[in-house]
Amino acid sequence: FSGRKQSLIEDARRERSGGPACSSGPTRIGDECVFQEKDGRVTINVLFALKISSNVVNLSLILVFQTFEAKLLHIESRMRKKSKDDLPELEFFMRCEVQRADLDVFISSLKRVAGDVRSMPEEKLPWFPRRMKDLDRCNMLITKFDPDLDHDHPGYDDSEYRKRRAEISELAFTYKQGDPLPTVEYTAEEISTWRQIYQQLRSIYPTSACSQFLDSLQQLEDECGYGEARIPQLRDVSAFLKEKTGFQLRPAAGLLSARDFLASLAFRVFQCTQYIRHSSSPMHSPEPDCCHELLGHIPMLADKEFAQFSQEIGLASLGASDDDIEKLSTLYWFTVEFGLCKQNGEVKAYGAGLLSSYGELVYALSNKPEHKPFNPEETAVQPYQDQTYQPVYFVSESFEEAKLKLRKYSANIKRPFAVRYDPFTCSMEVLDHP
Ligand code: HBI
Ligand code: NLE
Ligand code: FE
Repeated sequence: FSGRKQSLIEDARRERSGGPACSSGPTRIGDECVFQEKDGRVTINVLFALKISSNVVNLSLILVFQTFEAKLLHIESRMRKKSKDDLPELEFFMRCEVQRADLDVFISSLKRVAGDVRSMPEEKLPWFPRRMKDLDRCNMLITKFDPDLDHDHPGYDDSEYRKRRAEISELAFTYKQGDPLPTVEYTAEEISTWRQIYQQLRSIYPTSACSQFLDSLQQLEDECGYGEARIPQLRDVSAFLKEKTGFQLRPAAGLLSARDFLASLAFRVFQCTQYIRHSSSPMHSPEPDCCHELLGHIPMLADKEFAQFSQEIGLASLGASDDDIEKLSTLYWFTVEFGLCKQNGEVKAYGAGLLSSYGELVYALSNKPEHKPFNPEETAVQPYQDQTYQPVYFVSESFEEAKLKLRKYSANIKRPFAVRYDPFTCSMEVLDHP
């Protein structure tokens, strides 16, 4: 269910196992598993269930928190029914902080007012996919730029558009690794949006895009049906990429969590949205859509050097702490999405977010924004802009240089193990795991 923007406890467990709080490692106090101890207070993850009918119980739960001055750091809930005739219950997942000395009484008091009280043992490492099939679990959506929820989304007031988006999202929700990629029959309006975007971008690519992009795009036009007349299907494009660099595609319903998105890159799998942006804003969209994937990402992923670069960011992300994921996704943002590079003394674009947005491509290469040399330590902590154009871009000397620098940076990320991708079995070998 995680792909449907429903926050279930299983997901909480998966997402939160490890994380920054755990970098010190969990410890046990009696039966309970706690982590992060500071100033005599401990953080604990508890799961419990409450019968819904009883207000009395709910109030006494609050009383327990009050009595022990427990600080609530995170809360999630979901309905559950043990069997058909049972009353429904609310299951809770809470992260809270209590006085270390109060821990035992706190838990036993909870047990008096709620059922099934358990503290959640934290695994030391965040979960990550080991086999290609595990990518079916890497579909956690981020509720951002959502046409159903975000009033500023250009599709918010367009019920037809939202219906169409839901229809196409459904294809991604039901997709399982290994299934043939779903095809979408695009409407005349959608094709017309694509045509407009294709024409405008195509006219400035020769002077704005890096040479690798131009080479690949030419091949895609010659061999894969790229052109203004129709929107290419993921199925054809995936077969093309597989031959060029071993990358393959998988459908995504929208913007995914950085952890899930980066993890798939480690397997040379690129998660692609299939819907198209709203016809009212063709020149820039803050969220990914098929124009962004097909025009921005695909030509770059057909380049060997770049494919390697992308997979390496993915490999570095597996099992990394939340802090490191944040830094890696910022690096990804300023390279794969918004990167510039020097070619024959001129600055060209290789970032997909630029190559799919006429508005930002022109702006990025003008003298308005700041250009800084790419340097992973600095780039990884640069705040970025995901609503509109970037105030700053990073310029690399070449992909080769970017790759080497990134490799050096990744080697310094602390992980108690190493991973190696085995292309014969499409799985991760985990080395030196404690
Ligand atoms: N999800 N579907 C999708 N497409 C992206 O390009 C994408 C994403 N999630 C995160 C992301 N890109 C990056 O900006 C980094 O956070 C990894
Ligand atoms: N701004 C890009 C575009 O309009 O195509 C999409 C960026 C997605 C991260
Ligand atoms: Fe992208």
